Amino acid sequence: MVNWKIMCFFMVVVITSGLSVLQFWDDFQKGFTYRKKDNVGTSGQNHTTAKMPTEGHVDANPELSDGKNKEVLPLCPMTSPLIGGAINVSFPSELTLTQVEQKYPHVELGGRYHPHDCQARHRTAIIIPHRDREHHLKFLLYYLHPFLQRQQLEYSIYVIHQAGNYTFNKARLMNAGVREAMQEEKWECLFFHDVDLIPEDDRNNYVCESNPKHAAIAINKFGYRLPYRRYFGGVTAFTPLQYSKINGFPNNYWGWGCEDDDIGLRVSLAGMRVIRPSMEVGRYKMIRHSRDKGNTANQLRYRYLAKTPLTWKEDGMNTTEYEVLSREHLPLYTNITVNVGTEAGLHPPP
Ligand code: UD2
Ligand code: MN
Repeated sequence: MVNWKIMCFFMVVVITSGLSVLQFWDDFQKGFTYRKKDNVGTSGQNHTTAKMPTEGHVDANPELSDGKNKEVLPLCPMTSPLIGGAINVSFPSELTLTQVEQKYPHVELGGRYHPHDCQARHRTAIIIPHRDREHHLKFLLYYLHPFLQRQQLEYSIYVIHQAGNYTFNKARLMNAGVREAMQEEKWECLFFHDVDLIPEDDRNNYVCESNPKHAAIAINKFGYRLPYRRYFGGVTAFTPLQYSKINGFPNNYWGWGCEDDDIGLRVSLAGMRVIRPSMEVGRYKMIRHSRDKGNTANQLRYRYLAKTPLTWKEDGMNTTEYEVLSREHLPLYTNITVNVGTEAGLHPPP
């Protein structure tokens, strides 16, 4: 997979985008900065435009809070006293979703939570693209809720479920997730999260930064190192403003591959850089899995990626199309089932 992904990026951009290799690498590499040290923290209608709120700053503004007890609770400490270091992650096959629900009674319906003894400094929405991965979702919920609570965040977990069995379209689901989450709350940070990645270190702050963040930089599947330098897969985070600066995510990557590279390129094209945690903090375990039958490799992925410098302003948040079929506030998450249609539109002829 790693070779394909490197191919995703290198070969095609050179061939069709017309940029010189050196110039391209140079531009794109400038966009990437390692953090040297961790400072350890609907409605059923089609949505064709998504206006994003601009925000003055990344930190939570007490006025943004939900108004509960805001005059009573002190702000949470700058660094949560509850966080530790490395987390021991395993996948007991007998674990059930019911057991996970029983384990976390303080999570409110819809998978929402806010600290009870202080006022959260940060408000984060977790957006998980999903279909037929319930067996992974239960493990993610099992580890993610306590992880986020230890960071003393106000948060909500949104699972954006693709209806039907047409080819999976991860990036379009994430566009829908942003629209639906932002309709519910003025989230100041949006985390986009593969369902099968479990964070392995408490110090991996699920908080946005001054530029888009790539959190999943050290995954067991890749030997806990970056598969390639410009890699931007798995778990990423944008403020609403940063998301709108890249015009959101591409809508036409049907099937597996390269949509994450497209998004990484957008960050650079929009004049931003990528912030990453240290390799020690950005560790994740990917639950082992084979390719999903509804997510075969997208044969057009290289061609689309090569055109990104030409298309990103026309294809994204401003043109995304989907329909909300149902919205359920379940014990540990908000499940939003959407129709994302096909290449032929939302309601293609039979
Ligand atoms: C890599 C990237 C992923 C994406 C994919 C190419 C990493 C860690 N992740 O993941 O971000 O770019 O390549 O598209 O490098 N999903 C479902 N049901 C499906 C298919 C996908 O829920 O039938 C969701 C789920 O959240 C999953 C994610 O989409 O984690 C990515 O799909 P994958 O896990 O099959 O792809 P993978 O591991 O190659
Ligand atoms: Mn995966």
